[in-house]
Amino acid sequence: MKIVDAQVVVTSPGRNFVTLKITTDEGLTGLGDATLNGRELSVVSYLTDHVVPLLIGTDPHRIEDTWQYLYRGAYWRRGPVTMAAIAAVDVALWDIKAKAAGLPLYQLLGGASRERIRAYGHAAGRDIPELLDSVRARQAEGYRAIRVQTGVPGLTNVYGVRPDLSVSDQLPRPVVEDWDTPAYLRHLPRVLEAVRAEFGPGLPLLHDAHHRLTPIQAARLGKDIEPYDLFWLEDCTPAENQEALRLVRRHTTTPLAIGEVFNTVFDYQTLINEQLIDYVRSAVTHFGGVTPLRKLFDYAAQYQIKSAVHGPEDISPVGMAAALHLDLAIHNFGIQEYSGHTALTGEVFRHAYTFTDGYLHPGEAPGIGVELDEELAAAHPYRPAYLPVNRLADGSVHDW
Ligand code: GCO
Ligand code: MG
Repeated sequence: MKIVDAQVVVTSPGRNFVTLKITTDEGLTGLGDATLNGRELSVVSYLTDHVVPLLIGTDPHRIEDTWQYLYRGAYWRRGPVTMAAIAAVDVALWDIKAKAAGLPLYQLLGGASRERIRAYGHAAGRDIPELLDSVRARQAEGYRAIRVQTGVPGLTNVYGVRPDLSVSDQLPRPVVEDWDTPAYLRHLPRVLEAVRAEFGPGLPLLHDAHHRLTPIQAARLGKDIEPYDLFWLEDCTPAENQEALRLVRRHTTTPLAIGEVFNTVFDYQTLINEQLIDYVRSAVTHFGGVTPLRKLFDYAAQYQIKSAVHGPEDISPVGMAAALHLDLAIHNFGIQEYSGHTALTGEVFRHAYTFTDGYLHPGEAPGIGVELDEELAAAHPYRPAYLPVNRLADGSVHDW
């Protein structure tokens, strides 16, 4: 079998998605997600200008070799643009291989290790009553594990609370959010106390600090919220300083999850070797695909660290499907983030995976189980969009 064509499709059915479609001489096609939120077109160029010409004429079955060729062969390694581009190729090739075998991808990854995949959803409110309503709404949708985010008194625009911008209300420049770490540190324990009082001890609760704390602030927060028994505290510090987590770990038993902005195993080495975290958070889409993420999970498993694949709305259904096949196959699965997508996105990317009673399943369609409606995709072209930025009261930029 040979690759005869590879096209990059950019579509915006509510938000931007970048998809690679590889076609073989036997008529099989494979899809890969290359969406990098707010920087989409850089990956489009990386793929169309530098990767697609290298794929034509090659054997789609040689997934590992293609991965090494694109990663080592480029000389310039790592980084979100490179790794999103490689991920799209990797997932498209797995899709083709599984379709050629007539099997859902998870069967090629060792088969199912579980019957269903527990998902967590997002609840958010400007204040505590609004958050409690939002938790109830997620429970009504079936979720059995819920991430909780609230506004902070005195701040107007806080991460996770402001509704996600659809492209139609995007401004030409990033929205500016505001932040005050001491106010947040005072407020969050009260929020979690109220959620526990309302929903009891049994509901798995998660919280995302979105890289905003210093190590000592994170250590204090982890300790303060221990009574509320979080499933995890996510991205407590900007963890490219991996050693910082030693300090956090010394002070708290709150479980820690990190990694959605990481692209390779090297970003995790200290975190995993020293067991400084409990969950690895990378997305298939930003980590170079199924091939390296499987290796990361196997490495993490030796340290009792579990998977928790990043799954916000900016991971397309293609990236989500790839994640679900991995989730079903690996033994050290932890939980899967799942925000769902707009109905229109589900029409552009028809998918076999399902969400029922809080659990996901990739389905039994051969491959990853996603088909792209190219006509509908073309009817919703790319619209420039940015992630927000974050500023402190004095006007200085803070981690977002
Ligand atoms: C999460 C993430 C997202 C990111 C977004 C950036 O835990 O789901 O923090 O909400 O902010 O994916 O593109
Ligand atoms: Mg996060």
